[in-house]
Amino acid sequence: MNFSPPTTLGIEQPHPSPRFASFSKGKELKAAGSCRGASEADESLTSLDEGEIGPILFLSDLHLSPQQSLLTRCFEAFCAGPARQAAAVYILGDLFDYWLGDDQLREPYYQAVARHLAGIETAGVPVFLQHGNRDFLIGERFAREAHVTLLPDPYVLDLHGAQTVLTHGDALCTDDADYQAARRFWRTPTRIRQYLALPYFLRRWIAGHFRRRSMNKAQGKSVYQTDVNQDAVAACLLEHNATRMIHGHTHRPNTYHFGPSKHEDKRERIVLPDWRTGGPYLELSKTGARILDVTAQEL
Ligand SMILES: [Mn+2]
Repeated sequence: MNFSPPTTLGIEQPHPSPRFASFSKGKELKAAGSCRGASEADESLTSLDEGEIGPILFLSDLHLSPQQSLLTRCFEAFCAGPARQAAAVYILGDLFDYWLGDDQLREPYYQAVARHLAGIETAGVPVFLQHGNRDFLIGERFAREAHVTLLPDPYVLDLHGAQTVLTHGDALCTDDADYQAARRFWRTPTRIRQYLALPYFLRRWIAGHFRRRSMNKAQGKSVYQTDVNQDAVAACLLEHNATRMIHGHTHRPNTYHFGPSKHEDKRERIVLPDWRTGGPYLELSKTGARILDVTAQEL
């Protein structure tokens, strides 16, 4: 199932943007580990006020499934370790490789995932979750059991006045017309309702069918088609009066500085790494932005 959540770039924010100060715990920065990759971002744009709060963690594209045992161990280590030292955790979509509806919690594996997430919140750290294209059917029941708050996509976070757009990122891949058409097709409330009304085994079969089909299609697509469109990114930042965007989905981790003009590249786009080879996450703290990896610290 490779289609995405029922959102558009222009939706109103149903939640007020939480202020980082409200997550203040007076904790010291404890997250340790070596920096992975060359994704250090410009500190002037990404650092938080010193002494105000602990680090904020962002991650996406874990694609958890029972077949992925190493990845699952990384996730458990993340939940028991760095996540509990943070001021807040934001998961920007595709936590799961597929989500057939909240009755997927009937499977012990997914119950365990919900329990691990709930443990973060129980330790006093709020966890926020955005839908990805693979798990846009995550609903309130899962959110309740995992003690997470579902966020709309896009979602604007105010980092002491620096507006930051959080998004899974698939809605910005506007050069992929096929994908956007499928996204629009699947994400109407009626289709979602019809799909969720089907028996579990049938939903599983349909999801598998579309996953295979989209993987076959992806092989014939160019690099630019499956990346975000720069105009879509610029329009989204402009619409939300934001200077920074954090997203996943494209599996092309990097930090970009750009526009509004060639001489004024004050805007920043941070692309999160996926969990194909480890447990990477972005840490935004008083020392700036960096990519850490749970495999280097906790396993
Ligand atoms: Mn995705």
